[in-house]
Amino acid sequence: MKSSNFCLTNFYTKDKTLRIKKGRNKTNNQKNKTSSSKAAVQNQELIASQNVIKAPVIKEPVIKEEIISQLIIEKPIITKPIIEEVIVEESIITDPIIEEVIIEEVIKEPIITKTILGEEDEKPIKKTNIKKETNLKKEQIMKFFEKYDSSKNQRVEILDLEGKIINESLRPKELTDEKVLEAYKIMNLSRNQDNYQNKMQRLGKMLSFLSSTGQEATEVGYAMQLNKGQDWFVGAYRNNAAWLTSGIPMRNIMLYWSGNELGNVTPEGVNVLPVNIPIATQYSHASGIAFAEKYKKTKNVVLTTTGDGGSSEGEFYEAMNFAKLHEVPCVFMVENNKWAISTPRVKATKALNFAIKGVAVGIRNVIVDGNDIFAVYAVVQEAIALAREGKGPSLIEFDTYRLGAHSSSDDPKVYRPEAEFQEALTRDPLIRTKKYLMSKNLWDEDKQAKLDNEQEEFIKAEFKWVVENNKVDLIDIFQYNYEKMPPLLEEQYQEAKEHFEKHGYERGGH
Ligand SMILES: Cc1ncc(C[n+]2csc(CCOP(=O)(O)OP(=O)(O)O)c2C)c(N)n1
Ligand SMILES: [Mg+2]
Repeated sequence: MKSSNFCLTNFYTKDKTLRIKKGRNKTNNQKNKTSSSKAAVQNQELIASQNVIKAPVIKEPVIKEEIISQLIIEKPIITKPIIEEVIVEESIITDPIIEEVIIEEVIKEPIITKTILGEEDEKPIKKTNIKKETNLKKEQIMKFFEKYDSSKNQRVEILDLEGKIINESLRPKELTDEKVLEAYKIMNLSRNQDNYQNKMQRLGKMLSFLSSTGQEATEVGYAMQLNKGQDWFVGAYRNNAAWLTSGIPMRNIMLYWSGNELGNVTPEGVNVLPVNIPIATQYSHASGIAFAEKYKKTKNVVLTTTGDGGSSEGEFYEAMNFAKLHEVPCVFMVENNKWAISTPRVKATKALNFAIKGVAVGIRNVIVDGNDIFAVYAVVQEAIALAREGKGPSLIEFDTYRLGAHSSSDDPKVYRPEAEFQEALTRDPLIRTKKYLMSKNLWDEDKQAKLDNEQEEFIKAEFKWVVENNKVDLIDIFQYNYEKMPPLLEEQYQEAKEHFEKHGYERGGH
């Protein structure tokens, strides 16, 4: 048990009375002298304050409101912020969920560890977090994280390659056919944007970009679950489909890829961090934001993502370690697209898979078919619900594939086996989702052609706006780092200015 100055103590005693006490923790010395739970109770009683609340024991199915209404009268005496631990007698606990709800209602504290007091010796048996809200039913909790074992490479799948639901019981009821259609349209928009940007970059009209092609089901499937203006998306650089879904205007993305930092300025109410190029560093940003949300006692969550290659970075573990230590509401995601530029997954890690990397830092984890919009949605939904309830972070590996080049300066044909690519095309998430919608008579080729036309017109108009409004000056590279440019930066700016005035402003690319 942690030694802290004060604790709140719950006793579910044999006389079927729940007693909640605020008092000082025993010292190690005192603990050693305690040989039975009875003695421990007496000992605690001696050192505890006199603030005792009586209520019926929570044993059999209990009506939560009844108990809470009795406790509410006494609430003010136990709302001090110094509470750190709750001790309960093991034998009486029959329903951990109900118990947690009650403790939460009474204490209103964000971080409380629970230690079970055994029959004979006082020893910590189990630690868990306090449930913060009851929007998940007991049977829904850990449907995926508990049932799918990443050490056996088990993978969550709901939709097959032919667009048929193979696991109806796992389908989230919130993901209605209308929502699937909505998701498909964004996936298709992102794909069309990638294709268009590819042409513009080849024509020298756009500096550089990285596509989401092949990873749309993953990105739309997780981003569509953000509460706009409340939750956060902390992405990397290959997140076009997620950005569009989270409310970033397409013209912003295009402006950024045309070399203008102002593309990173998000509209009011869109909680999305700027494009993040140094790989895996976004995990730390996400962990910190999630810590802040917990500190502020909101119910907001943070979604963050990196690539398979990014999971080899030290910061990947540092950020997750911090997040788990503080049980912050963060969902960590790895988009395993099998390649880190030209480095294949097998040359990057000997780990069995990417989800299992969560074990090192004690984070629950699961592998999902990332080209299956239903599976992605279902698992992310669970991870978000757990995070909102105060049950800390999760790690999700999306098994997907990068169907495009790494970036617009890359040619995968020189390193990617053609057979592997052809096989990956059969798992294209757009085709699978489209087949599902067609099987439900919600989609057909005429609708597809109409949508493609509309989207292409929209994309062209957005890019036209970018071309007309992309005013960048050399000084923009220097002037936003500090409120006032320090002398060293000023010197560098002058040097660059002289260089470009002499040699001209050649446009480069990545
Ligand atoms: C800290 C850091 N090291 C190296 C790079 C160069 N770099 C850019 S992308 C990339 C590969 C990342 O692969 P992965 O994490 O699998 O993401 P993907 O591009 O496949 O989405 C590398 C090494 C970088 N941007 N940041
Ligand atoms: Mg990768």
